Amino acid sequence: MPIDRIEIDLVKLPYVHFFETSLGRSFDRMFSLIRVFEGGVVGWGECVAEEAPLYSGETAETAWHLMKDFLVPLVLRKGLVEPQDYAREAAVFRGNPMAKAGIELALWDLKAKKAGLPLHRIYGGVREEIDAGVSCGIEDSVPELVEAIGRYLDQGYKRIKIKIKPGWDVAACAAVRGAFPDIMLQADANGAYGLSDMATLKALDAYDLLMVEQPFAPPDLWDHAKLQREMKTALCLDESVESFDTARAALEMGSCRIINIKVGRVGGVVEMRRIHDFCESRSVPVWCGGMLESGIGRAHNLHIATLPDFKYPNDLSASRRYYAEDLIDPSIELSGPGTIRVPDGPGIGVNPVESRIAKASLKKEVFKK
Ligand code: OSB
Ligand code: MG
Repeated sequence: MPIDRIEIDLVKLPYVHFFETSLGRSFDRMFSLIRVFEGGVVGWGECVAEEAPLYSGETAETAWHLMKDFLVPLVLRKGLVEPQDYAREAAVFRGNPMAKAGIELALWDLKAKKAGLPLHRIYGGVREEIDAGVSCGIEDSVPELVEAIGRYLDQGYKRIKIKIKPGWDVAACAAVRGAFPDIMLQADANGAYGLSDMATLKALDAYDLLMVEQPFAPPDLWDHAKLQREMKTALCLDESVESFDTARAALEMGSCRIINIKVGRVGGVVEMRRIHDFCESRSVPVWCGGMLESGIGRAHNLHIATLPDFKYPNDLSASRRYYAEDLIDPSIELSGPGTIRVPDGPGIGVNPVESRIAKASLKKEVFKK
């Protein structure tokens, strides 16, 4: 049966605590939720494009435009229902990976629900629990950062990531490493540095970091390769890897030794899987990044992180790290020290709460065949 209805909500949710990166400080999250209906079955997706075009060129509103005017009509007109068919057809449009992925994820959830299987079974995942890390934003002072990290470690998180930017880097790493000598620690610059900062970045080698994520701007694969040759610490690329081809180029050039996988950034599960399988064949480990998703997007990420090459703790934390009231009930909790159990109900295996979505919704549109 083809998809007979698609609904999209643009929502906004306040964070429990502001989140600051080298790109700026934000207090809430704007994103969209996609529902695809086939008869009585509904598949859920989340589109991670943010309010402002800072992390990537897409915004919540450009993604809305792409979905409403191009991707939804494509699905309804061609009667697409299989995620692989959708991914192939959607590829005629250039760019806009987050918009494309939002709908593809909804089709994957629908497919798994129709099969009565959890998504990780459809994907061929190899674990029932994933390792949970926390991404810690820039704070007003280093002592406040150290205190926040202490609280996350008390909750059991396995790995801490701190955000860095020029002026909040070597001293922050030194203080955190000094306070917690044995933790798994890594740093993420979101592209805030350039080749002229080589000395500062090399100084990070002293803090036994698991990796340094995205020091340079997204297109600078070549400069990352130069930096990786100079640094002991592994580089990990996030923003740079927008497709299978950029992942392949990055590995062939030696731009990084680890890849952060975000399904939205690469345009969907089909493309994500190509990157995952290529990395696995090259013995390059990956891990699952996050975009401060609601429980719906985070549930999708939990299933993805069950794939075999996810070898490092992920940016996947409990609901309460992000939102006072998540959009799912029950919310996502740590299941053991630093682990999260992957839902085992059909599809994403979590229950979206309609009333909370309606309350958070800024606009909603219903599209019919
Ligand atoms: O660079 O990994 C990033 C959030 C929004 C945009 C970019 C990034 C992040 C995070 C948050 O680090 C990770 C999470 O969702 O827990
Ligand atoms: Mg990152």
